[in-house]
Formats: sequence, structure tokens, C-alpha cells
Amino acid sequence: MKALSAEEIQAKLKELDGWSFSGDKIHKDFVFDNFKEALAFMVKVGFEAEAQAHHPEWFNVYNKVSISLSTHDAGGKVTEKDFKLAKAVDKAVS
Ligand code: H2B
Repeated sequence: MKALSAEEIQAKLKELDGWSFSGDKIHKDFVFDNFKEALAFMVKVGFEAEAQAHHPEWFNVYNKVSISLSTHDAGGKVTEKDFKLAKAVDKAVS
């Protein structure tokens, strides 16, 4: 899986809502009503990550979940795999 250029990443970010690019990762912050909603989201994303064999770096405090995506197998750069998972992450928001 080849690393995308900064220009390719910026173009692909336009297809998504609320994602940004910095530090060789794409990021988005999510806020839910409470911890249970945040956890349900994380479980949905977790199963999708397993299905894609591509996993998020994430941080959760109570109702907030911050997600960063990069591809370890591509030297920690952003690839198409990260955009595929980002789309599934957005779909997992209920
Ligand atoms: N997740 C992420 N974010 N990047 C990877 O390169 C990656 C992964 N590789 N999950 C997968 C697992 C690979 O190690 C296994 C063998 O599919």
C-alpha cells in the first residue's frame, strides 16, 4: 500500500467531513451524549477495523473519542486504507 502525497491527502479529505491531516495522520474528534454512546461507537468501529484488518489509534475520555489513522505497514504514512476506515468510522456514528 503506497503512501499518499500531501496533495492526494488534501483532495481525499474533501470527500470527508471533519477530518484533518497533521503529523502524518488523519484525525477527527467525536463527542457523544455520554460514555455509553461513545463506547457503542468504539465497539462498532472496532468490529469494522477487524473486518478491514486496519486499526485506529484512539483516545477516549467519558463522552469524547479522538481518532488518528495512519498505516504502520507504509512507514506510518497515510494510505487509501486510512480513508477507507475513516469512511466506515463516519458511518458508525449513530
Ligand atoms: N492497522 C494500521 N493502522 N496500520 C497497519 O499497517 C495495520 C493495521 N496493519 N492493523 C495490519 C493490522 C497488519 O499488521 C495485519 C497483519 O493485517
